[in-house]
Amino acid sequence: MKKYKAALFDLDGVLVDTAKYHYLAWKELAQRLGFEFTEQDNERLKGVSRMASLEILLEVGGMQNHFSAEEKEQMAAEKNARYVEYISKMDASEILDGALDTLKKLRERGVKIALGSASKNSPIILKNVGLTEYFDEIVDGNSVSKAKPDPEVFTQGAERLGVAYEDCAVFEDSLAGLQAAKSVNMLAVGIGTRENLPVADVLYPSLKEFEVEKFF
Ligand code: B16
Ligand code: MG
Repeated sequence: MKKYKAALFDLDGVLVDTAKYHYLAWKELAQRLGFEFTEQDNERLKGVSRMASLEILLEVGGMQNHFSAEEKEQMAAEKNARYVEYISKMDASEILDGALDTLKKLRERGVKIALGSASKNSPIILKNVGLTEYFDEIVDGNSVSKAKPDPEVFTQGAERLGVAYEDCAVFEDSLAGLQAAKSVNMLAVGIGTRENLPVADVLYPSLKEFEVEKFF
């Protein structure tokens, strides 16, 4: 079995569940605009950038052509302010099952670790849950311009770590993220179900089941 030299982690849905806070903050914005935003609608926002998420939300409310670019910036800022209030209360109890153990085992083996997240808030989240020290590099919405399935967030991670793409394994809960990994020959480790993640090279229900010794 091939051994990998670097591990690149998505944040939301792999290490922590921030989707629930994104949902609460987007729902409040939808309510102010006068429409319902359901948990099912929120599924469409996972892994999607902040501004692209706003476009989807406005489409759900039938309001996609109602606002200027400036008004949209204002709405995204309003949502983010609420979201930041929620995530500022996060602590280590919100780390998903198996995540800390996986990071520790990778560290012990000398594997390089980078974050590959769309979120501009990832540094605050990692700090609040106490995971910052496990990352050699943080690549997130502050340093990349192209969203998954574009592989930029992972190629930048590999380059910063000095590891060839084919020696990197990507941990992702989104289809777009797995497609991004595969497009540059990285191992695409899906965290979730085969139904949602048909393209995963290997699949685990959570990081609790992931076998570090098999791949690193
Ligand atoms: P922010 P990931 C993504 O995180 C979230 O899944 C997505 O819902 C969110 O819109 C995006 O980050 C941007 O987040 O507004 O904090 O910059 O899955 O790529 O870790
Ligand atoms: Mg995710």
